[in-house]
Amino acid sequence: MTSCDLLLRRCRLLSPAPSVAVEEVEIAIADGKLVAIAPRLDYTASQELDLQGRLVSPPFVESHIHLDSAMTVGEPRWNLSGTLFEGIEIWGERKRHLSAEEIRERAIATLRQQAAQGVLFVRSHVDVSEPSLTALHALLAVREQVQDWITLQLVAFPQDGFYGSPRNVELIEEALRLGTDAVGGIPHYEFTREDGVNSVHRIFELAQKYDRLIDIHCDETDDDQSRFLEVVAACALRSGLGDRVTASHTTAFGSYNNAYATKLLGLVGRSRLNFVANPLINLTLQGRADTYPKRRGLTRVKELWQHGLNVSLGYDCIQDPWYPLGTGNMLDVAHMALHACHMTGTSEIDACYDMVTWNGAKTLHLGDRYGLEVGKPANLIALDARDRFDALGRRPVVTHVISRGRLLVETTPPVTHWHSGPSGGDRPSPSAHENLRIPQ
Ligand code: 17E
Ligand code: FE2
Repeated sequence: MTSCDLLLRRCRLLSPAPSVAVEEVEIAIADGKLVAIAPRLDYTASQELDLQGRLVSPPFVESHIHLDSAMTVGEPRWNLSGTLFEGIEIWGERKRHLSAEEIRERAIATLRQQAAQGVLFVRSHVDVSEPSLTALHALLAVREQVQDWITLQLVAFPQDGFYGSPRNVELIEEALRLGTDAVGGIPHYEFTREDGVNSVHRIFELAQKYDRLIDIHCDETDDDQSRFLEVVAACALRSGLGDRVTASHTTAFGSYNNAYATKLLGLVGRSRLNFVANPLINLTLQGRADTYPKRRGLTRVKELWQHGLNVSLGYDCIQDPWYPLGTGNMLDVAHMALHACHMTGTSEIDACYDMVTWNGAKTLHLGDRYGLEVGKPANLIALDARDRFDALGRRPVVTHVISRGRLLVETTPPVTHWHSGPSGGDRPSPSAHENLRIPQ
């Protein structure tokens, strides 16, 4: 008999292909890796866990968040217009009073909250249009500090634009020298269209010079004349950087006329760009200048997915100047996407689950570091669900989070007891939160 560190029994293993049925298997883990997966394993283990037929999935991927501003809502004031612009103003006031210690505390508290809900891969933007780079230094230290249990990628993001202030270009390059994983930008917020186009070219030069990924806040506006996605796609195609490039938000794509949108779909398809949509935040930030009917303010998630493009979903904000709520639960993000993007067919619901797992991993360019195949790092989660559809329908708790081969977090689902009424007596009964036991 072979030995391993951790043996997981009765796992309903989710396949990357939604059409393949979920099958019950045992999983052996040793030295932080998946070493065997089969219906029956002949292994001895230092620790065994019976997952009782729960769904076993690769971890959730948070492909777009701002950890530097997370948990600052109301500081120094509330965003009353609800717009992106007022959010940027409030953050501009708040960022004059940042300290490394409070950023570290907020970021780690947020990452713990995410990990407890099954997120083990996070891409965070960090504002580098702030001369002391306090947030960047703090988050680079956090990236190191948490690496044993969660993977954090950082994007050098100039919230005030490349050309919003004379020092910003130098600050962005300094951030790359200090080691951010990706370079970002915000072309729709630059003073002029020309500045926006120049910033995109600059981003591609920097990515090539420092060999980094690209993730651009792109066309996050209802303005149908905001057309930087075509510039990003053309650069991705011509530079050959292709799937190393991500266009985040692209909400104006929802406002373009169909003739232009059709042309653009062809171009982005050739460029192999990744897209990140943030449905919770953009549903609330966009459409603020509309009367009725009000636009949804989301990019064309369904059409991008139908064209075979990689689309992932992000929370974007957890309690900050742009969005007062937020828990970090990726099932909430996928659930909102399937409503707002009209993705209610069965394969469409399955696709929304993939947008917070496998597709997120593609956006982050994780390659062999992600997935539930033998030889890969043992990162996985267990949920009280039968399949993708059930996970999105009931959004049950993630009961087990296994990171780097070790049990990191365990959560006991709530149990509902009826004390009188139709079921009679004190018998546990199914509720939206309760375990749905899989028939044996
Ligand atoms: N900054 C930005 O430009 N857009 C956003 N949605 C957030 C920050 C959250
Ligand atoms: Fe964002």
